[in-house]
Amino acid sequence: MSTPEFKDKMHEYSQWRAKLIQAIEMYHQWRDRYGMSDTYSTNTILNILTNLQADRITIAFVAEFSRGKSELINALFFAETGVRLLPSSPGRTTMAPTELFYDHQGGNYIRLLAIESRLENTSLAEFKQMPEQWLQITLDSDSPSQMQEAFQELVATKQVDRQVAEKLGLWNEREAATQGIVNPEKVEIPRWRHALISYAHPLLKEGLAIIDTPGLNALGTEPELTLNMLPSAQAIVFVLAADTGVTKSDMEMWLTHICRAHGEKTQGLAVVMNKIDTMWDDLAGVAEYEKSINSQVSASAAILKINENAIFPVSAKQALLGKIKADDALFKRSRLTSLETYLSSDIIKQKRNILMGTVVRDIGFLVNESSNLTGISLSQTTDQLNELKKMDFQNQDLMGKLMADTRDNQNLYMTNIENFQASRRVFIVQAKMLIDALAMEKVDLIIKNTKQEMTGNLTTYGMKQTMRKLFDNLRDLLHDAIDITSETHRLVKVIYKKFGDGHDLKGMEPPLFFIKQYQIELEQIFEQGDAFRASSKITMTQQSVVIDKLYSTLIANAREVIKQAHNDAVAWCQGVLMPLMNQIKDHKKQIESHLLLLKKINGSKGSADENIAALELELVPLKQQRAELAIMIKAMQLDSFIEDIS
Ligand SMILES: Nc1nc2c(ncn2[C@@H]2O[C@H](COP(=O)(O)OP(=O)(O)OP(=O)(O)O)[C@@H](O)[C@H]2O)c(=O)[nH]1
Ligand SMILES: [Mg+2]
Repeated sequence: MSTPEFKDKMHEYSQWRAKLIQAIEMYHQWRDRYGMSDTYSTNTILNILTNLQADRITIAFVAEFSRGKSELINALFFAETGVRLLPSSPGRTTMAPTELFYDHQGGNYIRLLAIESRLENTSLAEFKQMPEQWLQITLDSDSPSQMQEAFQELVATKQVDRQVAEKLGLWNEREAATQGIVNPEKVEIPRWRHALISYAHPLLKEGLAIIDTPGLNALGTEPELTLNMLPSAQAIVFVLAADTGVTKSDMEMWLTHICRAHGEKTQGLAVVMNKIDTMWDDLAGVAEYEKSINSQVSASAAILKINENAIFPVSAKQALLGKIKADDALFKRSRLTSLETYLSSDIIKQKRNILMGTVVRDIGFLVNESSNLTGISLSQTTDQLNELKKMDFQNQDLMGKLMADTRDNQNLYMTNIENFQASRRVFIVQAKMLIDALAMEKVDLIIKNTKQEMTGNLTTYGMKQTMRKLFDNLRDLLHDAIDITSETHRLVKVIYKKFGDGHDLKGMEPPLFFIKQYQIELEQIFEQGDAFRASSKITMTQQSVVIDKLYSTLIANAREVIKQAHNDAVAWCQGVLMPLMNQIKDHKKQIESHLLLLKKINGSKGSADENIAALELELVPLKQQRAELAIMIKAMQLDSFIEDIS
């Protein structure tokens, strides 16, 4: 037995995504075919294609140690291997945060990053780009037992001098004291800092990714995990154990790492009450069992301040065993199905909506423009033809006048283009100002100065002040860019209006550059940093490596936000006048082909009917182009976002 529902839904999702990719590729070819491609549209389309191809649905499991995270992952996703794939045992088991996914290029492997890498000034994200820095063990995906053995590395620890542990930021005197360990010479620490597992499992191949975290205070010691990896997961599964209820440390984790990280509404959250089987009492029977599960669920819901329905009572152990032994009754007792249903319906649906939102945002504008442009071409050509049909083709004087009018029209158009080109030159100067305001050189100089100041300042208070200054400087930089953006918007609106008036094109609105979103993101990074520092159990003097990592993560994230703003500003500046330029190109083509048509008719010896038939033929390619677009819009599922294109 396996998880048919999740598997089916995941398969359905990956097929849906593949179709979407195919439709966008077709649209790209359509633009090329009709000479509508430009650098801006090509980059936009290629970007979204790359993102869609690399897309994964990530589910992260977070909880105190021994709540059954790894067992739950085994039961949910890997039971058909017939073994307990991820190590799960009493006490602290998983030692390194582990990511499971499928790397189509790299094949089957487990990569392990040594714990000592914490001392290096390289982020985890950067390490992931350097496979040579990891110890790699090849996995045989056909041999669950070989994999199971290789996965034992996930629990590997080693004994080091206390000073070494301290230097690595892994020694916490207060926490050790609670376990009765005082002033030890040697300390046990994880051997690995992080593990990446690529495995050709059907679900992983279709884009599922799983993060298993150690209950061991990994979240407090690895800021990148807490601040970057967990918030970007599609869903977080928080696991409690029925036999312990919500303990003080569960609560602390819930408040600091789940509630805070879960600020984004688009992130799914499931709270699991695992180990319900431990509540079974042979003497008490089913009714009592039911009652004790319910009361544990209500008590936990009340403490966590969530709805009772949001808690899934399960037994991962029974589920895994039930699936491996194909024991339906046991699996049913595990109650895993409701959690599986939630993950396969809600989470996958949510992810689909998010992806579709990105497609609408990034491609919708281009498609709308294509739809407008082909619509205008078709209707203008039809009007012209209808006019022509009423003409007396034999009347040379009339035809001569018509040609002269069209030439006048052409001349007028040329003047308009010159005006437009003049406006465009003004825009280019303004756009350069906007792009310069967000130049990475400026950002990097601010960061460099901060880092220098920090090395000279060893007190935590001083470091905190320096961080504050960095964020203030970045805020100012964004502020200037926001002012310039407002000016640029004003200019662009004037250009659109002038152009629209000159060409009888009503209702054309320029796309806007939403620079304020970066301001919000920057504030969030700053707040997250404060929250992390405040929540961390670790006292700073002992944990300078953690604080170093925290600050470099925050700085890297802030830099990334401005870099994104800069890149988006460049793309916006390249693209914002594109619809007008495309209109110009198209209009020019139309006038030329109209002139050609008039010339042809003028010189033709055919009958009026023959001439009309020739005119009708002109419409065929335009109709065809539009019909093709309509099919692609449907295939990209953008039909509800684009005005009628029938
Ligand atoms: N009775 C019972 N035991 C379970 C269940 N799920 C897990 N366990 C046991 O609980 C212990 C801890 O499970 P793990 O999966 O290692 O827990 P974890 O949350 O991954 O723990 P760390 O890796 O240390 O963070 C193991 O001995 C499991 O066999 C369950 O549903 N019922
Ligand atoms: Mg574990």
